Amino acid sequence: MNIQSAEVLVSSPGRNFVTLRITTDDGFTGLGDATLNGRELAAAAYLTEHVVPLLIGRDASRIEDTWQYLYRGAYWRRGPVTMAAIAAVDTALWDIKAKAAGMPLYQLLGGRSRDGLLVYGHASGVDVPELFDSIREHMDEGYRAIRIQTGIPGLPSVYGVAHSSNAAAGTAAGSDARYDYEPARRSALPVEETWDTRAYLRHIPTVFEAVRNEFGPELPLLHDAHHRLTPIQAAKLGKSLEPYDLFWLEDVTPAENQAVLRRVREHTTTPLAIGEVFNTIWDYRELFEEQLIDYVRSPVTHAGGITGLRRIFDFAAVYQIKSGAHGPTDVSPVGLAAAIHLGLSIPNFGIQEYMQHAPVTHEVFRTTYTFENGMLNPSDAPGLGVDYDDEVAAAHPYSGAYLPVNRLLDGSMHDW
Ligand code: GCO
Ligand code: MG
Repeated sequence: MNIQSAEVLVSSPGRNFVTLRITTDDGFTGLGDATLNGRELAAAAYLTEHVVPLLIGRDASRIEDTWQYLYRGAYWRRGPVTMAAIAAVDTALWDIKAKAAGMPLYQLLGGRSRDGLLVYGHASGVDVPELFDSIREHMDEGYRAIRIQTGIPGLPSVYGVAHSSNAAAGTAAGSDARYDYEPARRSALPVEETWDTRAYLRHIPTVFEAVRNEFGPELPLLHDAHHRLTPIQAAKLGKSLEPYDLFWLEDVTPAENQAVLRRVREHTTTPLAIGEVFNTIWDYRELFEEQLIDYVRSPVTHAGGITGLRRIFDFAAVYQIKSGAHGPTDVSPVGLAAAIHLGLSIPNFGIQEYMQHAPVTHEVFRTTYTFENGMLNPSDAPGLGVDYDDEVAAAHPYSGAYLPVNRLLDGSMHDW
């Protein structure tokens, strides 16, 4: 079972995706996701120039050995481009191994640990009435946990808010998209947004109060602060949201400096989720050992695949920290399928983000997973249960798109 070919497939059905397809000499194919939003071609070039030549002729069954070969062998270690490339290879090899075994991947990973993966969707609105409509739409679709983002008075557009505000700000990456929120825009330069932390900190608790008054105490609610606060501002936000019983508060600070989370923890019992921009188990050491977070946000796609993320989840379990994998539309259906198989099998599953890809994305990525009663489930097709349609993909060539950048009201660059 040797690797005969590895193809890097870059396509844009609704938005840009980087997919790796590995084929073995005994006729099995496996898919992996290496999409890195706004930097897709870096991941594609890393794969094409530096990884694919190393794969040809290797034994496809040696997944761990290949992971170590690509991780240690690069000498430089870590980083989103390297880890997305390793993730794509690793996921494709797990897909092949499960197909060769004739079983869905979750069976190979130890079998089902639960009935399905509880997911959360993205409700948003430029104001509270629009947000309420969005929450109702999500509940009608079956969502049983909901992330809430709203416009902030005085700011023209804000991270996480879909619909009219997004349409006004420019063309979204997928024009026919039914995205709850898709920030990457097909423009030569990133869109610039403005940010005012004081206005945000004043407004958000009023939104959560309104939502609890309207929808009651039971609905699990989440919120993403998207790396924009200082430690003491994050502590203040966590404290002010305590009455509204959040499932989690995400990315309250840019967490490169993990020790600052101690300050946040001293002040609030609001659960914290961090890690969508982390790539390795090493990035989590301090966060786990000091129990500074409650949920791990890394996706399979950016954290070294099934092999990399499973190790992170196992380490997290030692501290009763649970999974909460990143699942925006820039994680491809291949990356999402991998997350579903992994999430179904691990002991410490928490929740899975599920934004839903646009219909045009599913014309290229033929998926078999299902979403019912607020839960995702894989099918029993062997492997990941995803096929890639080259013919349809050819009609959707890559076209550059950037995430926005953020400036404070005085023009200083800030975290977006
Ligand atoms: C989330 C994320 C996304 C990211 C996006 C960047 O919680 O889903 O914060 O919205 O901004 O994935 O590419
Ligand atoms: Mg996030």
